[in-house]
Amino acid sequence: MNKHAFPWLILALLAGLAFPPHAAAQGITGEPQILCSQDFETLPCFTQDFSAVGWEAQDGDGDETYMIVASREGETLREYAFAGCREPMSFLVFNPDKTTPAITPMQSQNYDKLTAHGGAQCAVSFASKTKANDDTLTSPAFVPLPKTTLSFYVKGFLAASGEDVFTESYEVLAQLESGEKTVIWEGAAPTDGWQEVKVDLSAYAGSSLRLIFHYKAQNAFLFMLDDIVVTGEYAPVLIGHNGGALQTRVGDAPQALLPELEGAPDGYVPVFTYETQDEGIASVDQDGVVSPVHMGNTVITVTEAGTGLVAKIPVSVLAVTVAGDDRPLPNVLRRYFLYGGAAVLVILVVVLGLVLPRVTRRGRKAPAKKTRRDR
Ligand SMILES: [Ca+2]
Ligand SMILES: [Ca+2]
Repeated sequence: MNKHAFPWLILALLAGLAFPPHAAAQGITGEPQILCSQDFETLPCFTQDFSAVGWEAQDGDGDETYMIVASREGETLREYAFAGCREPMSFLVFNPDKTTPAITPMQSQNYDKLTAHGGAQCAVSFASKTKANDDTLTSPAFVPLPKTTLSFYVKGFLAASGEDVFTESYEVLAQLESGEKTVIWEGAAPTDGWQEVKVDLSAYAGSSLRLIFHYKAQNAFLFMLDDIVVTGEYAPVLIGHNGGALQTRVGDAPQALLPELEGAPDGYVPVFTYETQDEGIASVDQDGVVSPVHMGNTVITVTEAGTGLVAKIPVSVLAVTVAGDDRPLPNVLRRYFLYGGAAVLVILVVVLGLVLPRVTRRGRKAPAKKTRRDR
């Protein structure tokens, strides 16, 4: 071997130890998938048509809306116009840099807080003038995975100082394919900064779902929404044999372990490997068939190759002939050894007590006889 190749071979071997081939399979554990998301960055500014990204805005109140009227320092009060302002509307895509003139440089009355959470654009709903808002923004359908979370950012905006939240300003609903709707979140939009909200959707795993963001406050000026993300992941659980232990007897037929991988993707074929802690108590073959060998307890470790999940299954091998006593043999053996050992000890003491004195007496007489013959 080339002498320069040797260090690289050692490094490669170490790398092989550090990153074994049975790493967790992608998408099965620890790799969340994005099931639905919207950051409003790809849509045209001030559009009320979200169909290009599969979302839908609906105006339930039909009322005309307030618009932004403010003054920069040293200027008179004026409008900050954009397409559709003052008209009845639901949500629209908003960018404070693109109004006429731009709002963004304006530092008075907190108008600098009209910026998006991420990127340049967010979805906003302007307050209606004569009644409460009834504006909805509905997501495309998606199917939650066993562990699924909705995350979004929300903020309210008040032109004048005063209240710092829009009380009971909005709710989020989950709409099933059947049309049935459930409120999964109800909240107030804070005006002092963007707030992240997280909602667990795991209960809807496997059902096609649409999310509806419903803005319903009255007279609160501007409701803002950004960076909506639904992430889902498979979180399979490895269940041991019948949920627990395996009990068998010496001489009984071999039994198959029945591990299950719950919550795996449809069509995923789990690959199990088996290892016994003590071959002398119970052996296990590559198909998970357990053969009792000797009385005692051991543990069989089941590993699922794709996920790396592990289950430890306690195995008890019981006695053959102890009628009515189903405890694992070591306890029974211990009892017999205790009583048997004590009995043997008593017999030994008695025998020694009888035999030892005679042996001692004979030993003392022997030299005397010898003396008489010598004479
Ligand atoms: Ca955005
Ligand atoms: Ca409206």
